Amino acid sequence: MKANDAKATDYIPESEKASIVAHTKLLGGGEEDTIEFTIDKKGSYPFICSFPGHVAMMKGVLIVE
Ligand SMILES: [Cu+2]
Repeated sequence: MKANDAKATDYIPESEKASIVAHTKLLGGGEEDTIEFTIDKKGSYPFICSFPGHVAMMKGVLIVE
């Protein structure tokens, strides 16, 4: 919900940055991006598309074992 109001920061809410491991740039249809990041703690890491309305379908979980 906070992402809906974060258009100025490409729908990445500043108030949540401490809990965001990584993010891509804002992408349009057919565009792509590549990012690299390291997770050194086992666990389940939810990921979402933070563009308004997309989270209902565009989400998943990254499992680090
Ligand atoms: Cu999306």
